[in-house]
Amino acid sequence: EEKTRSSYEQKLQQTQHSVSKKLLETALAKKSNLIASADVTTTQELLALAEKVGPHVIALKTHIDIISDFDYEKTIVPLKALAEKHQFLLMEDRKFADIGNTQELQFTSGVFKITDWADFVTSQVIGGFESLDCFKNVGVVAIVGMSSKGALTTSSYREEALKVALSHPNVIGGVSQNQIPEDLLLFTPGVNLADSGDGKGQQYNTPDHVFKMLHTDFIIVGRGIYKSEDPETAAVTYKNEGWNAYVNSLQK
Ligand code: S5P
Repeated sequence: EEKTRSSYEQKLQQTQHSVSKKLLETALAKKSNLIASADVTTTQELLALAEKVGPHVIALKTHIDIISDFDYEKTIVPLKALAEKHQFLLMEDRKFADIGNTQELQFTSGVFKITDWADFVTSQVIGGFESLDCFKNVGVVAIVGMSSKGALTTSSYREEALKVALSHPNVIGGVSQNQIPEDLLLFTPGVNLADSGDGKGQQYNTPDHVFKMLHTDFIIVGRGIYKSEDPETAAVTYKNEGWNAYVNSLQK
């Protein structure tokens, strides 16, 4: 029998970081632990998806560099308005992986100006503790373990990555396929109710599995939602599955 986990209310009491608080408050208000991954390639698709799934998710995860027609005014301004309207956060899945100075430039400059709009970002911790200093105004979700087959995030790598993540004040959580210390919020991608893989290395689990076995906090669902014929209904399904799985994981 698995050990019981902390509830969102308990984590809310314990956390100091404003982004963690906002995520946990949004989860409780919406009864949702769902983050939709918007891996679409045009502004129109991105905004249409945000409008449909917005009410049901706590955050929308972007890969902003895959948007072919990116334009700050036409892409980010309306996206921010939708985030405000539907009360979700913006998570830019940039997976920074460089020295601090370069990451700082990638975060603040170029056409994307991530620092101006993202509530939180993903980053590798391979560049070491100080490489994360530049993310002062956002939350960082550290990539601890990856979901793809053959990923090099072995248990010894994860152990070292967790030391960096746990010690850095900018880090609010980790992405992993393994349980991590409760001081960090756990974000788990590789969640799909219908498929077990994609033929390109991705490996999937169900919401039930990740809440029960990993005590995850938030599930990240991409193709299960945006490739669905009806993304809004799919988002509601994942939201309910995720919430029920969370509630069940609280039982001893
Ligand atoms: O280990 C990881 C980490 C991430 S952030 N595995 C992942 O799949 N992701 C991201 O989650 C990936 O970049 C993609 O945006 C999303 C999963 O999408 P799906 O379509 O496979 O659900």
